[in-house]
Amino acid sequence: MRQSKGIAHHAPPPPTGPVPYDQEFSQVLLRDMLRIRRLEEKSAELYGAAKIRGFLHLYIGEEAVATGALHALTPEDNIVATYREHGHALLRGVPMGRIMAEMYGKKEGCARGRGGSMHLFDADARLFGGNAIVAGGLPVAVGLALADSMRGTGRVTACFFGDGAVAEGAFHESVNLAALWQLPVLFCCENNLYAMGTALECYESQPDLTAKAASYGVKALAVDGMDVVAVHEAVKAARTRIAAGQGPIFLEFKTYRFRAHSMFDAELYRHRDEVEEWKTRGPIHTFSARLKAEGKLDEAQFLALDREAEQEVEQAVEFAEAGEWEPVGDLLKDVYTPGGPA
Ligand SMILES: Cc1ncc(C[n+]2csc(CCOP(=O)(O)OP(=O)(O)O)c2C)c(N)n1
Ligand SMILES: [Mg+2]
Repeated sequence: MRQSKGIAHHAPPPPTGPVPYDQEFSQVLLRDMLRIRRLEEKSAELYGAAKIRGFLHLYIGEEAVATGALHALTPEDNIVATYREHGHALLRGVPMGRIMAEMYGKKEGCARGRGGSMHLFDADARLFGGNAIVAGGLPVAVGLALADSMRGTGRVTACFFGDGAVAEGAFHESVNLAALWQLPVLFCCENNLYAMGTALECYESQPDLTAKAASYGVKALAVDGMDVVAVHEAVKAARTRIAAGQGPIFLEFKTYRFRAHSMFDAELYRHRDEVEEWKTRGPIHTFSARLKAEGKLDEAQFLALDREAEQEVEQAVEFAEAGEWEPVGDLLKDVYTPGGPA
């Protein structure tokens, strides 16, 4: 048995090269990474104040993945995500107030307060969860893609999941069928190197996750998940190919979470130095630095975007605070009980 601690997971060198977007779109990407970051920092604070209960998993450090990817998809595409999905929901267009209200357990939440942080859901936004079960979203994504393929809708389903999901049977069953039936699925593996407190090398016989997907005949590529540009370009190209009927694609985004797995994690499995090293590759500050160097951003603009994000968070908290609890008598409504009362 190998121990997690002691394996050094070095951060890759910072991204270089010109940002291939105009000032406006570049700032949209930066703004959205900031919106996710500020929403989650506030969520952590509210968890400490017992306003948010249950589980809470933060995406801090990984924002470039959801941001680059969601901006490369169309609003008609389907999104399936994990329990680390606040950013995906937000960029899908679920109002921040409805996300916050959901975390509070209020009726105004996007799942009427019944799902909480791990089960953000909004069918109108084509966000099909949030899922607490590791790899639980993968068969859902394949089912959505099968429906789209049979109906000829032209939609693509983007399914986000962690590195840990690749060790689950559901991953293999899903990729196998998607490949066999050439379904329009984009498998987006958010490889942050750990599944809870276990490092990838300690639970994967084949730590190159692209090799696993490739064994099903699926095109599989690794992408720098700390670079919003690399993510955006990879997803754009993959979406075009999938929409052209060329079958599913697997993208492994190499990323890192700066915070603990969840709010209950003493982080005994990794060294502080490793976390600090990856923080120097933080997607927000490396992207800001590139934009500044190219004259597409100045400090005043950065501060204005950040202030806007903070104001949106404040309003979201006000919305959640003003929300209502579902009456206790309604709690059995919509609960499916086979053979039970109608
Ligand atoms: C089927 C299943 N097994 C175990 C768990 C407990 N569990 C919750 S999160 C997690 C780790 C998953 O890691 P990864 O897929 O890499 O996602 P990350 O948390 O790193 O984003 C585990 C094992 C679960 N939720 N579901
Ligand atoms: Mg992981």
